[in-house]
Amino acid sequence: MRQLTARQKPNRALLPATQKWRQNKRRWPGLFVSFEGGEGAGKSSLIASLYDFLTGEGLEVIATREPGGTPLGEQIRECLLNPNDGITLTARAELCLFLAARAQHIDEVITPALEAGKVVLCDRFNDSTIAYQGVGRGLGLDYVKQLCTLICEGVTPDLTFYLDVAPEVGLHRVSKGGRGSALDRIESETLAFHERIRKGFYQIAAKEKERVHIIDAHQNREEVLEQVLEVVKQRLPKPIQ
Ligand code: Z5A
Repeated sequence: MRQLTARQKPNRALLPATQKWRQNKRRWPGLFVSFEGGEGAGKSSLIASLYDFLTGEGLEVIATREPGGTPLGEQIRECLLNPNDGITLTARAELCLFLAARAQHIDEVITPALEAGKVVLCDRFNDSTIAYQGVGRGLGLDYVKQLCTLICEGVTPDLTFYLDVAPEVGLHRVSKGGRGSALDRIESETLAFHERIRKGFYQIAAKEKERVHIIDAHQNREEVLEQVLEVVKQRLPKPIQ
């Protein structure tokens, strides 16, 4: 095996003095909730209903999304979902762009909100990266999980809802017959790709049963909201009825 020369070895002394590689979950007064699922699972609709309910109860809530949630993140989102003609993203480049958007999102939006005691409702977070890039693109679940851990420095959701829907049902919902807009670069992947993603989410949920709640997203919107609220109500920073 080729040995790395001293010049090629990463020099830890070059890391900024303030840099702490936190891997343990950080604590805050707020509540960080992420929503995961395949295409058309109903995350955006659910987040909108939950936002209305929680703000109606007097809680301070922000609803945000990935990729996106900051001006930089929204630009990265465009590159990822609708790249200019002639640009083909490699799997690793795609992964790095999702992580760059996340780093900005954490520093600019998520951490300040949690430290201020707010409820953060986030449409997709690390589990999407693990399922889509790790399992779907084949980069490896553990490899991608480790990178997510490094980048997030202890910022991980307190609660996650995985909205489980069969890919053909979800894709139909977001297709022209459903959402009324053309499919983006990732939505247009093969059915086999979307089935791999679903298995990836099952693997994540099986490993983290306390954090990840699986919700059957074939149910109607009201049933989905009711089940999610049942769990969320027990974890809010300020109790409600
Ligand atoms: N991605 C990634 O690869 N790696 C990462 O790290 C991250 C993301 C963070 C983001 O695009 C893409 O990036 C996504 C994963 C990838 N892949 N794709 N494609 P996005 O944000 O545009 O895509 P999305 O998150 O999948 O959103 P979506 O497709 O719009 O789905 P949704 O938010 O889950 O569903 P919705 O918009 O609430 O509902 C879709 C339609 O279904 C709509 O017409 C609703 O009225 C209807 N709906 C919702 N709920 C129901 C129920 N219960 N019954 C019937 N119909 C329903």
